[in-house]
Amino acid sequence: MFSKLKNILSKTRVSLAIGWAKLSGKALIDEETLEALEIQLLKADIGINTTTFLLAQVKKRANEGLDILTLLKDELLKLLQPCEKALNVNIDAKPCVMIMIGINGAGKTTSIAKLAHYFKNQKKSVLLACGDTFRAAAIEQLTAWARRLDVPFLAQTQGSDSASVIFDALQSAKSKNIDILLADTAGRLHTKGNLMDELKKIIRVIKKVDGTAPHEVILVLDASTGQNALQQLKEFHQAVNVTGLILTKLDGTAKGGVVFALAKEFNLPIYFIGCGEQADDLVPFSATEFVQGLFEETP
Ligand SMILES: Nc1nc2c(ncn2[C@@H]2O[C@H](COP(=O)(O)OP(=O)(O)O)[C@@H](O)[C@H]2O)c(=O)[nH]1
Ligand SMILES: [Mg+2]
Repeated sequence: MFSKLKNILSKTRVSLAIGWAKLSGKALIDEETLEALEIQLLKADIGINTTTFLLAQVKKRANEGLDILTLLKDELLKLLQPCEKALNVNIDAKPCVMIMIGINGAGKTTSIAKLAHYFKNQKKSVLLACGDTFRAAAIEQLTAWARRLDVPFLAQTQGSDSASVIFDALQSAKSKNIDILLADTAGRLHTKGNLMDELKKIIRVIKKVDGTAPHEVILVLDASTGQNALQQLKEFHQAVNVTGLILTKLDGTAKGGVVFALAKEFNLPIYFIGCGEQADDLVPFSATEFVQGLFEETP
């Protein structure tokens, strides 16, 4: 598991490595060192707010006699630890309803396939709802995954009402005593307002069947968009209450530092890290492994 995360973070790590080397062993926390550190953090897309915060923390602890990288690692870990939370299935709910939201291309549909695979391996039953009715390709993509993974799905034609697809799927999952309903949603409609309204409607309709649902509203964020992910989280969180995150495409980006900004600004659980396009390219988030992964040398 650890080596997988290490590989995922290789680009972010490499972008930082030269800077780390310059800083390594520096016990003296002077202005020059702090400036070098600031540049490193900004380069990894940790963002200005979180960088300023981290620099202040490190400065405060300057008299502890630790070298700057040890202090930094410790502070980075402190930021991420509250976000480490497993995605638990609510077993009292049948089904446990999880809806996946996020902008087009973030990785919602792929993440649903990965979660279906993950839960199936845990001997849990899943049903997929093709709630992205805006694009025909989205329906085809999810149904293709469902066939490949051999899990049931419910789909209607393009242009049909997303909330009604998910409503039907929920009824069906209930009658079949399914453990988990994974619902896909659109990432783009004619306007952003339309999209948020549709998500709100989906949640209203779900609540008519089960007042405790949805049990998870998972925002899928493409980590390679860097600081942009922060704005997306802000907007989706305002519209519907996000319960946790999946961060995708950390495998191809040097902007992995955005994870720290997300943690600092929102403090939401990060359930999984997406690390590729296959069904098993999903790693549960671990704060310790993530921070270590940023510093360890590649073998
Ligand atoms: N490298 C990589 N690619 C991913 C990951 N997650 C999704 N993708 C790819 O990103 C593209 C968009 O994903 P998709 O699930 O269709 O996004 P959606 O529009 O949010 O449903 C697809 O080509 C996926 O194969 C990931 O974690 N790593
Ligand atoms: Mg999709």
